[in-house]
Amino acid sequence: MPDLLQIGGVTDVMRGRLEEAFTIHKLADGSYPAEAITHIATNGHDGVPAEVMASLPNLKMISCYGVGYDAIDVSVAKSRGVMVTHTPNVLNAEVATTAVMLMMACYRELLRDDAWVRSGDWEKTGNAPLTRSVDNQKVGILGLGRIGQAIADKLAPFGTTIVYHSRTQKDVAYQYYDNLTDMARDVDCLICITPGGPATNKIVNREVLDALGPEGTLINVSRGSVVDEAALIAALQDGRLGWAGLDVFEAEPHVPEALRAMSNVVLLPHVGSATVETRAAMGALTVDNLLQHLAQGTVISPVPECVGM
Ligand code: A2R
Repeated sequence: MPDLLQIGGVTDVMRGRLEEAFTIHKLADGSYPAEAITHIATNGHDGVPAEVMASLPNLKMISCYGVGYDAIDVSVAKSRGVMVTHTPNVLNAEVATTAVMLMMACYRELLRDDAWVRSGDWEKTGNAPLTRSVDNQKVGILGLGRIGQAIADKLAPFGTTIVYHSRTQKDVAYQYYDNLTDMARDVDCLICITPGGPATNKIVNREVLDALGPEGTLINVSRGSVVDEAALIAALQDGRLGWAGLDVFEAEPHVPEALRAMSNVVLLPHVGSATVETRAAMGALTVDNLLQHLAQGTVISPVPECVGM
């Protein structure tokens, strides 16, 4: 059987299917037969370390469990003729739910009010302070792609006005901004859902956060690298930005103490797609890509750079 290098974890179902077709070697075990490895199963967080890719002369394909693949150097892979696949679409609805959940938790002070009940404050001091309505907000989506559109769809019943920023204008009815700061100035809530990587590194900077302003809410379900985390902390501490709901961070799983200490922030441990149902679908597509590549030399969901390879 061909040899597969497993980077990071896989589910039991994935492992069961992979074991029928491959001899599996785990990077975590410390050694692997470099010459023999033809396929890699990895994920969006672990990606493929450059030295690992360089050590595999006969690598043919990398299958990534996740839609974001900024932890894989696709230009190097492509230059070597190595196909890279990912798992788009099957997680759109779940990540969109996470974005909407974070937005609602910020607006309706879910964590504060949960603590209000648990601490006994309700009995001791009376009703909790009022919160803000999620209804009829103007929401700017940074990156109106597959997931961005799913977020817009999920917000529609709330009477939301959607606007968006991306590099190119899309064929949609929402207002387009070619400048992110201008959009941030005009919206109540900014939701980040672009890919990570150099092109989007810290594009949500101090200027954008100040434009969003003291009544504004920032939601990030994309990559921690998209937001300047130090500028975000300073803006929240200074009251220049109102609220933040964050699923992703610059140096995961490390989350700065300053963020953890703030009550106007809702924090999640990068669980945008992390439900049993969606992870099963992502796992199935990750394995389907590997098995189809093995059987036919083709794949189901190549990353855009590898389409047509
Ligand atoms: O810029 P465009 O026209 O290529 O639109 C894409 C936008 N985008 C950007 N917007 C502003 N500045 C950039 N440098 C930039 N680069 C890309 O992000 C498009 O509207 C959107 C990405 O959409 P999709 O490719 O359909 O990705 P999907 O499946 O929605 O996932 C987005 C990301 C993943 O890469 C993971 O990092 C995360 O969500 O889970």
